[in-house]
Formats: sequence, structure tokens, C-alpha cells
Amino acid sequence: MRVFIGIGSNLGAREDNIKKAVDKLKAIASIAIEGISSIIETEPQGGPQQGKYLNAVLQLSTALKPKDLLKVLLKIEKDLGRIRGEKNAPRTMDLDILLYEDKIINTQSLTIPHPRMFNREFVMKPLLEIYPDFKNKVKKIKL
Ligand code: PH2
Ligand code: MG
Ligand code: MG
Repeated sequence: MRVFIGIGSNLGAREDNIKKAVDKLKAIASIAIEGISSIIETEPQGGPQQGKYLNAVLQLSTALKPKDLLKVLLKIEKDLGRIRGEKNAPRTMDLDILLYEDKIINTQSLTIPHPRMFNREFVMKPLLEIYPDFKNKVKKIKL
């Protein structure tokens, strides 16, 4: 399955955090990294006052089901020191499933496509860099 993951970090050694997250994903047998965008520095959107983010988007190929992939991502966030506080709080690592093939998923724990990705430039810019065709898909959906 072709999957796109949004990565964000605005606490600690942000670039190292991103590299470590990518390495941890690489180490998982059922996941292959197919592409990685540029890492961009972005102003925090929402939440309390906090430092700038580094954001990027990854393309994966995986046999994992969405909820199993989510478990893997949450474990990596935790291993990289993520402490969950208030909504949009600063974090060492955020790994969000943006797209999973063309699936639409709405469960308690998972909403795919990521509901807030379309108006977030820190997601759309790196996503379109590695998946330019997505622009045409969005146009079709919104027609
Ligand atoms: N993530 C958020 C909230 N705000 N702002 C930026 N610039 N980058 C993020 O990754 C980000 C954010 C919630 O996940
Ligand atoms: Mg997020
Ligand atoms: Mg998240």
C-alpha cells in the first residue's frame, strides 16, 4: 500500500528527531521508505506559544493495515520522547497518516485523509513536492 506520513518536530534536536524517526521506520520489515520531501521550517499553527517546527512528508510502502501502522507510529513518537499534553502542544515527534492509498477511514482512532491537511501549508507543500499528482486528485474531489 502507498502511504504518506506527515512528520513534525519542534522540541529538542528537531532534525535529529526526524532522522531517528526515519531510521526507526526503515528498521521495520513490513515498511519501505519510497520517498522523502525536503525538510522545511514552519511557524507553529494553533496551540500555545511555542517554537518553530521542522516538517516533512514521507512516502511509504507497507503491508500494515492502517490501525497497525498507527500503532507503529505512536510507538516511535513515544520512543522519541513524545509526551502528550494539551492539543497542539509542542512535541519532539509527530507522525500522522495523511493518505493511505485512496482509502477514506473514519473511526474513533483514525481519520484518513488527515482532516486538517488540506489547509495546512506545512503538510501540502512537502506532500506536493513528492506527490505532485495529488493536486489533480484534490481538484476532482472538490469538483
Ligand atoms: N502540528 C500541529 C499543530 N501545529 N504547526 C506546524 N508548523 N507544524 C506542525 O507539524 C504542526 C503545527 C498538530 O499536529
Ligand atoms: Mg499532527
Ligand atoms: Mg499526530
